[in-house]
Amino acid sequence: MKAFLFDLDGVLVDTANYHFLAWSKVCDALEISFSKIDNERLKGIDRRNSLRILLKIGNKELNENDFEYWLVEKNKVYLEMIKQLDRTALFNGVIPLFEKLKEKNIKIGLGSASKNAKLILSRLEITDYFDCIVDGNMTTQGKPDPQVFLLNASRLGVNVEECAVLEDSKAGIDAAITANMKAIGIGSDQSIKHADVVYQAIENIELDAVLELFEE
Ligand code: B16
Ligand code: MG
Repeated sequence: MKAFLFDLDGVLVDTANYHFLAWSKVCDALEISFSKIDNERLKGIDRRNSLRILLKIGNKELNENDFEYWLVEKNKVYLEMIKQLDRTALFNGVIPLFEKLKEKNIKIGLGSASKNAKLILSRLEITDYFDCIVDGNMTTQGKPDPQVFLLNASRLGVNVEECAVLEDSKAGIDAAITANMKAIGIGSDQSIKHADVVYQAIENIELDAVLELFEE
């Protein structure tokens, strides 16, 4: 493997829960009932498409102005919630894994749907670990489209077969598979079972075993 491409929300940091809480506020205002189970469908999905899914769930329609308004509102609430985010919010095992990858000369990329990704990386103080950062501001197609990961591979100058993607969402695992990359699922949700290998959390990853598996 030449590169490990990390998703952000739900893989490096638990911002997935803040996304859920921020969307819950919007749903309350729009009188849409929205559960944690519904939220699984939003993981990895960009902001605009997330709102589209929520409107479908609630069987509601919004005119263009209101649609834009609620996108901005959701992000305001989300940014307020992550105001206090700092290095301590990083999931256990992230820095040790980054260090091991550096030792092995394996490149580190970010493939996130979030338009807030750079801000979050800087709050977590991990920006410098990345050889390449691709976020929601740089893509035209959201996950499950593979664009975010393909852009990483081309910028890093590595073949897709030599990339492994770490993802907590179905959309992200589907994107990795479509990109012809190896898929490492992070979490316990049934929807990511089709990854090449699944770990409960980053801290459980056994790097040597994973590399061996992918060399086969
Ligand atoms: P933003 P990831 C995704 O990030 C989240 O999983 C998803 O819930 C969110 O809607 C999306 O980013 C857009 O985020 O509103 O910050 O632009 O998992 O791809 O890192
Ligand atoms: Mg994610």
